[in-house]
This record gives sequence, C-alpha cells and structure tokens, in this order.
Amino acid sequence: ILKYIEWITYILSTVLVLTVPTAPYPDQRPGSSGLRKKVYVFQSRRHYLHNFIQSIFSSIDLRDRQGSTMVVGGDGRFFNQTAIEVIVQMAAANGVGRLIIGQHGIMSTPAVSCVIRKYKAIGGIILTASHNPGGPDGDFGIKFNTANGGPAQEAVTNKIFQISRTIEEFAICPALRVNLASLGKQMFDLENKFKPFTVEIVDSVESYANLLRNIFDFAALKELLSGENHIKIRLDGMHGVVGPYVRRIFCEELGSPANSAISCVPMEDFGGQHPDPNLTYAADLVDAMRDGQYDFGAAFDGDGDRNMILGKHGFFVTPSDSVAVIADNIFCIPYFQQTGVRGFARSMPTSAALDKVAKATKIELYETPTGWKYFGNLMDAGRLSLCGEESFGTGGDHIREKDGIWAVLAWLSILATRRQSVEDIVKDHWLKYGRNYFTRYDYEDVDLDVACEMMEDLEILMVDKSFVGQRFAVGDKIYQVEKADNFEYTDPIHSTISRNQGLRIIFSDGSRIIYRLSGTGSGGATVRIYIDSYEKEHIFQDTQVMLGPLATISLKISQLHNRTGRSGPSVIT
Ligand code: VG1
Ligand code: CO
Repeated sequence: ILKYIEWITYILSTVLVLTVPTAPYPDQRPGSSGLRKKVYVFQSRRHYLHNFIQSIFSSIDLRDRQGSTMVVGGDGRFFNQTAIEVIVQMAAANGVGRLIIGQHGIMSTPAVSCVIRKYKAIGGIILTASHNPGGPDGDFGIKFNTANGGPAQEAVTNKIFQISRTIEEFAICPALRVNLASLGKQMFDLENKFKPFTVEIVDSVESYANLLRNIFDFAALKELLSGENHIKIRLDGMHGVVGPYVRRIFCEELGSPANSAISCVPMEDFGGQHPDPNLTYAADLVDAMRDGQYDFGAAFDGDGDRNMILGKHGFFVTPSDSVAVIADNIFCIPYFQQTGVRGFARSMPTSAALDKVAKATKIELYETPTGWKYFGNLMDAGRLSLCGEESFGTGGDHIREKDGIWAVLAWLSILATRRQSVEDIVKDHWLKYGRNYFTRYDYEDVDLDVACEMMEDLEILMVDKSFVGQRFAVGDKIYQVEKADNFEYTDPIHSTISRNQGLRIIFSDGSRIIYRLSGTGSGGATVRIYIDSYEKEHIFQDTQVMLGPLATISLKISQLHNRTGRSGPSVIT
C-alpha cells in the first residue's frame, strides 16, 4: 500500500508530457524580425501559436536544446501572457532545462538580448510586434534570437519556416502552471525526465541596467539631469515596454523628476496608439516640446529597441544623423574609450552621413541590408562597434539588438560633455561634414499583388541598359542616373549572400531613390520609398522642400499613385 501511495503521489506531482497532432499553416515565414500577424490569427486558427513555437524548438538541434537555458520576454501587448504560458509548457516538453522570464512576462528586446548573453542561453523568444499597434484588433508577433543575443540569421528563420510548413505534431505539458508574478525559481518534475525543469522569474530591468552602468558615466549623467545646472528632459514610453526601464534608470537612478517620464505604464493596447517613435505617431511629444520647456526629448517603440531624439522646441534629429553624430562624439561614452572603435555600419537605405564620419576618422564602414541581424556577425567578429538604421534604430556592440534607452544615454553623454544644445550639436555636424537630407515615404496596407508587380516592373525598367544615363527633370533640378541595381549583400564574415534587398537608383550627384517592400507588416504590403541627397552648402533648408523634386521623380518612375489609387504616403519620416 505504501508503495502504491508513493507511486500515486509521484504521478500527481509530475507533469505529463503530451504529443499533440497538428496541421501546418503555409504563412509562418518570419519577416525582417520575427513573425507578425493580427491577434485574431493567433486566437482563431487552431494551434497557430503552438505550431510556430514548436517550429522554433525543432529548429534547434536536440543536443543543444536538452537541458539548455532560454530567455522569454515580451512588450506587454495583448496576448503576451497567453503566449508565455504556452511557451513555458512547450519548452518543458521540448527538453529545455531552464527558462528565464521577465517578471509578468515583461522584458524589452534589448534587455532580452542582454540577458541571453549574460546567462549564456542558447536563445530567447520575444513576444512583440514591435512598433505595430496592439490590443485585440492589433498585431501580435514572435521574435526569435539566438545565442549571440541577436535576431536569428536567415539560415535559422528559413529552417523554422520549412519546419512550420510540414509540422505534424507538437510537444506540450498542458498541466504545467507558472507564476509570472513572483521573483525566483520554480521547479517542475517532468515524467520520464531525470532533471527538473526550472523557471526563473527575474526582474525585467536589473541585468540590463547593470550593463548600462558599465557603459556610461552615470555620475556625469546624474549631474546633467539633476545637478545644479540640470537640463529638462521628456521621455515618452508610448505605453510600451520601456516604461519600467525609463522610470528606474532616468528617474530613480539619474534623478530626473517623475513627470519627465510620460506614458510609462505598459498597456496591452498601447493606449490605442501606434507605439512607433516618429514625427507622426509621437506627435504628442513633438507638440509638448514646442514651447521650449524641455531641452531634450525622446520616444521609444513598443519593444524598446527604437528611439526618436528631439532637441529643444522639438528639433528633430533624423536617425541617419543621430548615428553619425554619436560616431563623431563616440569618446563621450566611456565604454568606447575602453574598447576602442572597431567599425561603423548602417543599413543600405540609411543616409550616408555616417560614411562621412567613418572616412574622416579612418574607421571601416559597412553597408548592410535592412534588419539588425546583419550587424551581429560583424560584432561577433570584433569588426563593428556602432551602427544604425534610418528606421529609428541605433546601437552598439554591448548587445546584439538596437537599443532605445542606450541611444538616449549616448545622446545625454554627448550633451553632458559638450554642454551644447541638441540643435547646435547637429548644426555643427552639418557645418563640418555637410548634410545628408533624408526622408522616407511609407504606403501602408497596399494590395500585395499590386506592390509586387510594381517592384517587378521597376526592376525590369532599371536593369535595362538605357536606364543608366537617363535624365529626370523637375523644375530646374536635373538628375542623371548613374547606377541602378537590386541591392545584394555578401556577409564579410560568413560569405553568405542576401539578394533582393531593395531597388536602388543612384544619381550622378550621389542622391538616391530606394524602393523596398517592408518585411514587418501583418497583412497586405507596405511600400517604402527612401530618398536622400547630400548638400555641402545649403544645409539649413527644409527637408521636404529639398527632397521634393526627387520625391516627384520617385513617383513618376514607379507610377505608385496610379497603381495604388493613393494620393500620398500614409507616413512620412
Ligand atoms: C523595419 C525597419 C528595419 C528594422 C525592422 C525591425 O523593417 O525598416 O530597419 O530593423 O523593422 O524593427 P521592414 O522590413 O518593415 O522595413 V522592429 O523595432 O519592428 O523589431
Ligand atoms: Co522594435
């Protein structure tokens, strides 16, 4: 009888591992950074989430997976908790030994990158659709990062996609319940397993804040934000994941007043807004800055990897300029004084402002396709220290993701050292290097077939021999095509080739028009047109006025308005 009771207790306390049959979906291809779909897709399609999570686990060799550590976090959007509960149950059933999860399932994308590296995890899963809106009618998304802390490389995402197309079953421990609220370890005995499965709930901010303390001079920043001649800042969390990070780091630690942190309570639907830091979606911040009350402003996206930098009166720093200014002032950041500067990089559509600094400082510059994953290899190989994208992403090699809070601390470090306004620093930069005017037009929710057809037609037109040399005139401005191609990148470390990364038209004065389809949308297509032009002399003009002729040419060449029936872009950045 005793033996029997012992056996019954064992069965009751151990968690059952089940294998559940499922059918594949054809549309689980990860985009620029993870899989993004409408929330209802995850809710209404049977096992849609399970299939994708199983595909992630199956993409990892069993030997690497068994007993391994993985990290899980999310930006707090609707469906975050539900997804994490499923991921925990599936991680246990798939042999993962330990999961490290941010308290309440909250952890920013840069913090996940930091924690993966710190705990030498084999990877991490981030529940976010980044800057896409959230809530029951919004988007949900799943990013997968690998052992270096960065977004999975194409080889990995391709493998995940292949598995998802043929998946027949998934493994799960349906009875396993985890408490996401209480910090500390929770252990579970699984049937047929020797080692217990451990879940560790960690403070979402701590490890990340520790890392930043070793990068920046917090004493100097504290003086800047709360010392005698302190400046006034306004940081807009846009109800995304950065709220707790902003409050802990800027308010509690660096002494900025509590009311400098705006919209810093994470919300499941981001207050109904797009958590996207640009002049359109962060217009409230721009308005609040206008009267000159604040010296510095910044906004972040849903998962905390993007940033927008503003100076007094809402002076806007383009992301392309931002990374160039940081590069030019890089030794205001103690971390780089210690590590030295190994290289700079920017995504192809990002303006060449950074190239000018690289040339002047004789530091290597890399031009990569869009998406942070391309920077990771260069950093791992010790060839890259600082990089940025025009899409409001900036970061260094302290982690393998772009990092919104880091970018703000980098700017504040420059302000603390130079004691000049943001506007003066940027204008000095233009005086020194000339100015790269930049704008991006986004046409959201375009019919996918129309968008693809436009890209195909454009490519046919552009590769025709007669295209090079052709002249386009608007008013008294004449641009002559010097080069036209479909951007292709050979990774300098692994020699892997990424094709089809954007159609480029480069004119004889160096101006560019670039067409790309977004890889982060959740339905339809988003057409992006990037336009930039360099000016040595006329550096204080209005961007839209300066780039107006090129914009007109870009629409003329692509026939975008005729094809889509649109009369203008949904968003201009
Ligand atoms: C966009 C941006 C790209 C960025 C990516 C992920 O991709 O253009 O620069 O790296 O989003 O950022 P696409 O394919 O839509 O142009 V995030 O903050 O959405 O993870
Ligand atoms: Co993001």
